[in-house]
Amino acid sequence: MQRARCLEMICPELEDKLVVTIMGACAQELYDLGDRDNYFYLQHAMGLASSIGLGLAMHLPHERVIVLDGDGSVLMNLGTFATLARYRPRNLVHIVFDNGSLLSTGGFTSHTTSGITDLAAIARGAGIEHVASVDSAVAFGEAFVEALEREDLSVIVAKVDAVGPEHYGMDLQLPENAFRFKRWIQQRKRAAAS
Ligand SMILES: Cc1ncc(C[n+]2csc(CCOP(=O)(O)OP(=O)(O)O)c2C)c(N)n1
Repeated sequence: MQRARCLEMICPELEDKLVVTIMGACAQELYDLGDRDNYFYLQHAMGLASSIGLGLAMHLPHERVIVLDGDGSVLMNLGTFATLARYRPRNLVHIVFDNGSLLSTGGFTSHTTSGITDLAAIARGAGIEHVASVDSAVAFGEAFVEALEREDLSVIVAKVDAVGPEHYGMDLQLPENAFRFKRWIQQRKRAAAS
């Protein structure tokens, strides 16, 4: 299963949600599908996409937040699962694309490559009730739809191939992205209030 294909599948559903991605390959693949004002491509702060997603979800309970994460990134912030479990934002879906690799920086193997470290098991052990582990596009699509319908904190660990985009390059700087994302949230708030 390829992450780019998974992103393509869920892309139509992302139009009206707050989306936070990790940096690198995942961000590039989403960007290449069509950049949107409601996407925040996290840079530099490796591991913190889910922490930012948690803050957004708690602050904006009427919005849906989708976090697109990677195994290498999650392994840098494993405590995130315990924090998510404790605060249990009902409006957050945390997708971890587990390619067993730090693909964006050269493809070094991560701890999940061996099959010993099981991120879904760690998420369950941390106390998250709804955790799916999937390794096919169909199962991924189903898990995503179920997560949206459930309206409860959901984690999806998707086993994907360690392949990324053929090129890197986004015509969007971090500050511009941050201001644009903030404006999108403000516009949504205004529209909901009127
Ligand atoms: C604190 C920190 N360490 C290292 C990096 C460099 N870095 C950027 S992306 C990345 C790999 C991310 O791996 P993963 O989350 O598995 O995603 P993938 O690249 O495999 O899609 C690394 C090491 C960084 N940005 N910040």
